[in-house]
Amino acid sequence: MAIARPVRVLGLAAVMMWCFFLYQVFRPGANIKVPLGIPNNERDPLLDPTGEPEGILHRAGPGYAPDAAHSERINATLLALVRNSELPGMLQAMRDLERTWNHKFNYPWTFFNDEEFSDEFKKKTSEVTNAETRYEVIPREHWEVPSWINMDLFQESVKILEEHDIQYAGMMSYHQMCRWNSGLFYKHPALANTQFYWRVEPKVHFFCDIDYDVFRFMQDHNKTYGFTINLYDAPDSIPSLWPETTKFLSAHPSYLHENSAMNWLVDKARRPDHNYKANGYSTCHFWSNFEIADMSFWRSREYEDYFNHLDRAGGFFYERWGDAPVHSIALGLFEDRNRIHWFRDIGYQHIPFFNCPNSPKCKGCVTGRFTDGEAWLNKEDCRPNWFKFAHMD
Ligand SMILES: Nc1nc2c(ncn2[C@@H]2O[C@H](COP(=O)(O)OP(=O)(O)OP(=O)(O)O)[C@@H](O)[C@H]2O)c(=O)[nH]1
Ligand SMILES: [Mg+2]
Repeated sequence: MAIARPVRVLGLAAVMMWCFFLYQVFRPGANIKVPLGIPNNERDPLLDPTGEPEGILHRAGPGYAPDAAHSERINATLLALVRNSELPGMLQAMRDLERTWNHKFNYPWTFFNDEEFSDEFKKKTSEVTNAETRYEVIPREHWEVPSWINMDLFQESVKILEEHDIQYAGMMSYHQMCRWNSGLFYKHPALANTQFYWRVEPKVHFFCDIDYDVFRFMQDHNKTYGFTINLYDAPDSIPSLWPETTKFLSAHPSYLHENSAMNWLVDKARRPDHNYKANGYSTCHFWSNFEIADMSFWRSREYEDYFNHLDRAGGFFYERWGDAPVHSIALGLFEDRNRIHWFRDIGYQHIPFFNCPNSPKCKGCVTGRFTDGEAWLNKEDCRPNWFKFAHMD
């Protein structure tokens, strides 16, 4: 018996709706609750009025003039690893930082490159600051792929990383850059007599007027490391980083600081899937495109041994270990967590994330906004973990 056409259409529609319903229920990840950056019952501290840090602060004055006979500047530099082709982005970042901070303090800029800087790069960058500018080429032995890396294995590893959508997996220079930023930049001869640095990348933005010498702040308040943004990493870029770390720790148990941030490193309450895939590490890290830090820490015995261990393990190439998780794990293990400072007052953006405090000194960013990208990016915020296990200062 023939079925009437409208009934057939209705039946087909019902089957399609049923299929759609089943897909919604059983599609991968459908039952996983997406954690938001700041839990609903907690208040984002960036929404609270933010002033300067407490304690003595050094203000701009004649001692900070570029050619001051008796300079009040301490032993520090602004530092950028950058390509000649990134000149426009570098100028933009420099203008922002000069406008908000460095025109008052005139700390030198030191630029690093794996090849010679062009005359145009030197000319244009020196025009946007009154401070001294230095241009340094990285020694070949610091940049080239170490002899123990097997290129066939590298190519095979790239395929696996690409299957997991790891960005820049096949770009050798990206791996070299991460390794250099992890364990080599502070060994450059041009920095031999420099203690503190502020890392600046092309295209980043600074939004808030800062009226004190941040390097003096680090020194006077006994801080090792300053950050603005705290993020989760892609676990598939670092599956063996934590296992290598625990191996290293077992061989050097005395390196673990008595006031370490170990609990922060191994948290699995917030994103258990990340901890699971990263084999015991939460993947929460200080986002290292912004760093204000004391190189004495990187030059310490503990860090030197740790970096050499990681370097030999090969994960800068066979996986895609970034300098952010490497630096963060080392700080979390070997440093007193009270010596790590959240620069909540420094308004900052590296696409697609912000640190934008509630302060009349800030212009051009939306207070408390973490990202201007897709909403799901909010779950990458792991500041609440730092606040929970460490502190907000
Ligand atoms: N001289 C030089 N600088 C590099 C090279 N690769 C990266 N850099 C610099 O290293 C820093 C980090 O590189 P990015 O490409 O910004 O890496 P990222 O921040 O993880 O990636 P994005 O999200 O695309 O910005 C930037 O300051 C770059 O200018 C390189 O091969 N040579
Ligand atoms: Mg970048």
